[in-house]
Amino acid sequence: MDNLIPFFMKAIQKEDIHRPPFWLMRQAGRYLPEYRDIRKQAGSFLNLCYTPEYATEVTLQPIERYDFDAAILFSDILVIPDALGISVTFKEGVGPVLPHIPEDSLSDYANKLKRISLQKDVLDQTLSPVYKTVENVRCTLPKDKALIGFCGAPWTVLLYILEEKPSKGCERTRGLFYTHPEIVQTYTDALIEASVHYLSQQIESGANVIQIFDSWAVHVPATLFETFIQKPLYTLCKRLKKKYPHIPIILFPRGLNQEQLKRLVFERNSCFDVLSLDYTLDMTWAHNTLQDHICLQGNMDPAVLLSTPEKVKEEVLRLLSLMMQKPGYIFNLGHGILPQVPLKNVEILCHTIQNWHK
Ligand code: 1CP
Repeated sequence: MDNLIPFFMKAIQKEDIHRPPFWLMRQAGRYLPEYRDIRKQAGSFLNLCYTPEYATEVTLQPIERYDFDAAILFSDILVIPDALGISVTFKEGVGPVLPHIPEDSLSDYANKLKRISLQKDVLDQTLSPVYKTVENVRCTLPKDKALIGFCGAPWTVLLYILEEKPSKGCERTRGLFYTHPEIVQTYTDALIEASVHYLSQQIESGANVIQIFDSWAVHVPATLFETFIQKPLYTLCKRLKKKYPHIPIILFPRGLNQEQLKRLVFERNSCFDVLSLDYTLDMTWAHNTLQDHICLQGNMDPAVLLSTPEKVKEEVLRLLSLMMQKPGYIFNLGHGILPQVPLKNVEILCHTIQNWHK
């Protein structure tokens, strides 16, 4: 399998390459007219995720248009709660909606999720179309391109289960931890169990690389960094590495500070391979402090793509001149691509990287 994806792997293995591999977070999505067409045909967003013919097509669309070095599976981090029996819906203009769990049911709910997480056949009743998509994509994707499978980190997915809107904060989850840490632990264990299974099945179906999105790591209080971020991520990665040592793992812990990122990298014991940085971080710091120790991915501000082609080119070149001084770099944005970006600017970004030579 390894030699299927030489180029993407070369960066992770810190080989000397003339340009970095590149892909964009949320590269399959609403900025593409061909995505919007399929999205309309699919009806609901989850129907798109769970119909392999549609999901395969939208996974491949950005590769066909822009020739990225990796495709990311089209699915969502919230298919895990959905598979655990928490019915998820996506409301137009609102985003994901999950049912409210009343205070006096929090414990029963956690135990129920834990039970279901151990029943792999129950999980697969929901998730097996996603594995089929992975299989289809891997068959069609050119051999020199990587297929990235993914899931959400336990902390980030937990916030979608317990909070009304994670973007507004995580008071309920923190409060629950201070009164009933064992309940929070049960939810976390259930999410780790289900995620290990989900990612393993993606790998068995042909995923070459895994990315774990901890998009709401930004909300964690300093005192709980180890409990909510470091431990669950390490546990998830270690379990996966034990089964699949050759599959690289990328972590995207959005909003962590420099000290926390250093800890994540220096204490990782090889359980993950690439650190993906969000756009708030200073890449000169990351280049000087982290790049000798791990492969880095990121972190152009997605809003640069809302500006002019000249500005896009300038910003891409600035990042490449800095990060290509050392081996171990994958170009990406510092968060997902915005739906309103002009396609011309994405084209400029791609050409600038493809024509770069050290
Ligand atoms: O109707 C639509 O088209 C809905 C938009 C959309 C898309 C295109 C959602 C709803 N999810 C996705 C696909 C998706 N989500 C992918 C695969 C496509 C790709 O990357 O090319 C991936 C990797 C995700 C991951 C995801 N979902 C994250 C982590 C990454 C990040 O952006 O931080 C998160 C937080 C979600 C939850 C989610 N799903 C959808 C929305 C609008 C949200 C965010 C809602 C919120 O802000 O709370």
